[in-house]
Amino acid sequence: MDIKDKTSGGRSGTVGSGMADLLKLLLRVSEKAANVARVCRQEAPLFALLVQEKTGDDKNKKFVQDFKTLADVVIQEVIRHDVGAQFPEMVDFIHGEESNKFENGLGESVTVTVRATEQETATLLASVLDGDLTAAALLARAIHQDPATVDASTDGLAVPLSPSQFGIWIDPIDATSQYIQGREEVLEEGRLSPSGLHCALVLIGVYLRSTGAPVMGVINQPFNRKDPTSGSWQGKIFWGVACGDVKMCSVPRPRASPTGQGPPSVVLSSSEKQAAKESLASLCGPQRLMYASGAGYKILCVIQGLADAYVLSEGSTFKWDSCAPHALLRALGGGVVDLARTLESGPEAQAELTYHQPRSQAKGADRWANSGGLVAYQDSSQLKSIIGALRGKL
Ligand code: 2IP
Ligand code: CA
Repeated sequence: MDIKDKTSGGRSGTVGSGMADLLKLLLRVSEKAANVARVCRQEAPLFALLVQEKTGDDKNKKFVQDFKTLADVVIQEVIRHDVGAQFPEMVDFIHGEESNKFENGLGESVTVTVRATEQETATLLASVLDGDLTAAALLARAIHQDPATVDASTDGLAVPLSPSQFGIWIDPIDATSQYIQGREEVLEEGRLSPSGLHCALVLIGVYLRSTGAPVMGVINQPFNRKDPTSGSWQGKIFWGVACGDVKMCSVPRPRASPTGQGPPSVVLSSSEKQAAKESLASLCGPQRLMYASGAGYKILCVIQGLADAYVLSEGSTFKWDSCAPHALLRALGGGVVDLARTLESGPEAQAELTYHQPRSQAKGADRWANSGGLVAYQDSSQLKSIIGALRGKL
């Protein structure tokens, strides 16, 4: 897939070979991850593991407790392994939603890693799949198989920074619930589709370790469309770079609405607070208030211009949900702000989310929560009207 550069504003330069090589690697490894996500749904022995509910006595003690998490962990480890192999200086700064340590029902702990050969990886996976050699072999093949070439022509761009200055956030499969439910939707050009397999995304975000700013993002949508003849799923990849003066995105900046400003269209989580729903309904009008699954997917809707903004008043997303799509919005001139901080200090404060510091008083995954909620936006004037509508209401 040849992706033409789309410098969307900002002076062009040239991405130093490190950044260009990192972008090409992340595109390739995101496609490998997408293949694992597709194989886990398309191969019956794996799908059976993915969807079976292991509860009560029928839970096989030697079996890893939750295959879905195993698929997540495998994808995360593939990305960590491949990036660490090419950029060893980054290996300690590749973070993800999941830990790769598993304990089966007998208390046997296994660390899932990508081994040097497919056979060694299959043997390791069999130990958390209670000896299911077929499933382990299918998964190991997807892990070691090189994906079809994903080519991004990054000529003519430069970022005078080296990969050692960056960290990475991985969400192996965002919108887990949609991935498991697996409802198939035929996407309509230009329309937001609230739920279904297309909401499941592989998210790989790169941030500058010194400032925490999101500088590069790759979003892989493994289930973008189903080939009508072969019945197999085709994916779609979105990427962006926003570093210094360099701003480029595979998605063209959406056209400004012909009717000038007008009220914004806003996409929300179905579990959004009533107070936020009511305040935004009066700002946007009920027709322009939409709902969709997947934090990453909702930000992707803003990137694609299917919604002007995504508002979340709760702290229910994490750095791995927002880093990648945030970088694409930065490349398009938009961003993702911390809602609580922006309500407090105003939109001009530009309280953009950052990705390098954990929350001091929190523990575990909560250290990396976007605890103040967020607003993902393209146009800062719409951010302003949304903040005005929410002030004093939440
Ligand atoms: C989830 C996922 C959910 C989202 C939640 C995220 O990540 O994106 O869909 O909830 O906030 O943390 P909602 O769909 O209501 O927006 P994951 O699926 O990786 O747990
Ligand atoms: Ca997620």
